[in-house]
Amino acid sequence: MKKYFPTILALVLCVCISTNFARQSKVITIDKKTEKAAVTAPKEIISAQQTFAIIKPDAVEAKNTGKIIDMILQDGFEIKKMEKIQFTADQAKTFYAEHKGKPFFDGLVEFMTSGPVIIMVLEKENAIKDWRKLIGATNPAKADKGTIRQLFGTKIPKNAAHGSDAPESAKREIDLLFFR
Ligand code: RTP
Ligand code: MG
Repeated sequence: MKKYFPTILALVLCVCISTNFARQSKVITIDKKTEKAAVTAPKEIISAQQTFAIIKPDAVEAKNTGKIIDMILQDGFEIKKMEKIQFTADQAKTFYAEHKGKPFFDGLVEFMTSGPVIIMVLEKENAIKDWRKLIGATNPAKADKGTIRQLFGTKIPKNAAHGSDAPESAKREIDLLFFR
């Protein structure tokens, strides 16, 4: 028995490696009409994530909504929900509750209630991180070139867009504004 041990071990290793490879590798399907092979990633590897986005009152008023939506689509996000609303003061205070007591809080509430906004649920892999990257730094003056805040923001708090900063906040914000 002892002398077969290395062979058995090698066999077990082979099975483990090939099972894992099959799970991670792409799936190849043949299109019956064209007889061409199509390579797709198996469903279990694709894990879509949702985030909450706002086109803020300054960008809506400046008619930048269309340009921002185009950037969202070009970046590969799927818009799962979209609505034009106007925040009430209570909604704005609850939405930005983490900033209550800070010197900019009242000005932020005033800005967010000053006109209509577009609220959206965006979906793609790594949606939270990727949307924050696309909108850029909070201060438009410090945002990277080509980001939404650099292109359409002006002076803080007027920074054109909002993005959730974590899965918990995305869930909270979607519940607060789409299931109000
Ligand atoms: P957001 O929540 O809107 O996506 O913005 P953020 O995470 O990049 O920044 P956050 O710290 O959460 O601030 C929320 C919004 O408050 C305004 N603000 N003003 N005067 C100031 O120092 C100041 N700091 C922040 C901005 O409109 C910011 O987006
Ligand atoms: Mg924030």
